[in-house]
Amino acid sequence: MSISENVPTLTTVEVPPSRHLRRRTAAVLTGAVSSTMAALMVLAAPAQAATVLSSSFEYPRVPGGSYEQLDHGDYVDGWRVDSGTVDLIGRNYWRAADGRQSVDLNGTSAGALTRRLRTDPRQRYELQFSLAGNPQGGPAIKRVRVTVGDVSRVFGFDTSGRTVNRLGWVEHTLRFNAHARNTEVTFESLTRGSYGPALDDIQVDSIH
Ligand SMILES: [Ca+2]
Repeated sequence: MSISENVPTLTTVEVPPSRHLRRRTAAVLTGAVSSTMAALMVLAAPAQAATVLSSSFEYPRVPGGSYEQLDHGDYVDGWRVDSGTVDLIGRNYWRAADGRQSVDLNGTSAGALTRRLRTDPRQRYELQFSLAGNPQGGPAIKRVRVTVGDVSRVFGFDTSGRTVNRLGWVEHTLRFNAHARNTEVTFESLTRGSYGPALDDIQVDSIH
């Protein structure tokens, strides 16, 4: 697969670390947003959005400064390792996008995480997540295929110049329509080796 295929540009706003407010609230409250923009965002915000998934890989706790490899068939925070291996990254190894822990989608090989959501058929949803990459080894560009319902998209992250102290998390959004009472979400690393895409702070909300 060519690297240019469906890889979005990397100009998305960088997410500040240790963020606790949910994104929409934070966006509206920030002083950097003009009052007009804030008003538009309030108007655009769904009045009855319901969160159907919020996952930050905080449990099980991994000893600080280390990580734990998860193998095919293992579960973490409700996600199943569908293929390959995944590393659950503990606090003080690198800074998570949210909370203390995150995952590297490559353990010793490209891994995939899948979970099933309870969804309302014909309802529209928005998936949000934070993406970075393990800067400790190549390739520089980490790629992940995100599949949810009938939507699939490849996201890239360039780790050039990044360190474990400055991972540079980027927030992404993907919208989808549910067609059944269950919808599967999958994050699949497309990067070879032991240094893969880093993932954290996944949320799914219903939207109107
Ligand atoms: Ca986390």
